[in-house]
Amino acid sequence: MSDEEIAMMDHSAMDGMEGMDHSKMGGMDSEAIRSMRPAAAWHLRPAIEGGRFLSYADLKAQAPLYEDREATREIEIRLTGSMERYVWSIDDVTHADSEPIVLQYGERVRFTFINETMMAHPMHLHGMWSILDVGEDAWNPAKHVISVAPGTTVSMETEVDAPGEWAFHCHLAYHAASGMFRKIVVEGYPESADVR
Ligand SMILES: [Cu+2]
Repeated sequence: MSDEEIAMMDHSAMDGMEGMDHSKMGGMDSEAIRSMRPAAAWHLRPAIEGGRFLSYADLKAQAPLYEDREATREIEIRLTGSMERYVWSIDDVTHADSEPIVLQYGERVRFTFINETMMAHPMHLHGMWSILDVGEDAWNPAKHVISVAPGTTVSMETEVDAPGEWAFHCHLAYHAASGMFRKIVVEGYPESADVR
């Protein structure tokens, strides 16, 4: 990204620029994208001497929630979309055009999120835990939301123990409404199960 383009992103410089060609913003190559850092990375310092910022790698469960076992199936979820058109999707398909993701009661599904966009997407699965893979096996932390940073890949596992239909979506409401949303259907549960 040139200094000129950065200057154009400064809103104060945009007065009288109604005729500006926004399509030029879509021309950044991947190297330019990688070189961009959030303002926080430049300016923030830990307030405590010797302190450091924590990341997901620092999380660990206080106690294992489930027995540690291998996932029985892996589902790749590509987080897709376009800032320019403001369309957000999963695997390039919006919720309106999608089929539900069908899970079987009793399986342990490994979801691998591949964020192909330039925004973070906090992915939220209703009804079941998202067990974030931080390499701690049984002590991997169980979470409600897994935030996937731009251009990164994150895996989480779900013990499919909640029969019924569940929402699965980006927790940025505008992204979910625009299409980054799926219905999950849990099938094959015992008759005695508590279905919601
Ligand atoms: Cu999102």
